[in-house]
Amino acid sequence: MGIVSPGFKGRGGAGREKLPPGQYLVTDFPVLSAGPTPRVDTGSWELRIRTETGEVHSWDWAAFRALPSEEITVDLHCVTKWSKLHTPWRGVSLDTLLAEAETSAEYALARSYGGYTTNLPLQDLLDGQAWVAYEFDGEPLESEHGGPARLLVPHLYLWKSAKWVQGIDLLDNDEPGFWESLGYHNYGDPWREQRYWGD
Ligand SMILES: Nc1nc2c(c(=O)[nH]1)N[C@H]1C(S)=C(S)[C@@H](COP(=O)(O)O)O[C@H]1N2
Ligand SMILES: [Mo]
Repeated sequence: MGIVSPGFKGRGGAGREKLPPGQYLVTDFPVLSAGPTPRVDTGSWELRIRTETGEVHSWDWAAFRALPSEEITVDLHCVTKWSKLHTPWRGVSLDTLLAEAETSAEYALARSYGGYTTNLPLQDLLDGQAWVAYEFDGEPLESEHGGPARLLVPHLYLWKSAKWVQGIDLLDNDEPGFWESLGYHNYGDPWREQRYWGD
């Protein structure tokens, strides 16, 4: 026997070790939206973070774009089973956006233009795990993919990455979002295949 590392799957297996259970690879970028694409122009766009005590931090487009941003390359995993690897984005880290927020909240609810919501533990937005992204592949984020800006939380299934994000509420009590109320898993870890209630 030659030397073969334990994770090596051989020819044709490239990327397999990076694919969560039950997922398949795509090279295109599918669009999944529960409703029509809201037209949000950057002239009236605003991002609002609201803490559990009612304190609000908001940025208009110019203020948001003046914040330090990061280039990140991440893998996307949709609960409908497609995964897209090595996707390049630019966005502002939630660590930056939450830096001034005085909070002891444990939960977050992201709200989108158009009414979509999704919930997650506040901890999952921190420590370099989440961004408000406004560029994909070096170009302004297309509206069908959530432009002008979307939440990007790549370690959870992609429904947690709210497109057209408008605000994030920090909450003492967990509040299920749109898909979570309709039977999707409350947390949504693709590596533990947490697709639906009870998974
Ligand atoms: N506002 C909003 N955000 C959303 C959705 C949506 O319908 N509305 N769909 C979610 C789901 S189920 C997925 S898989 C991803 C799809 O992102 P994409 O269309 O850029 O592939 O967006 C998520 N964010
Ligand atoms: Mo999805």
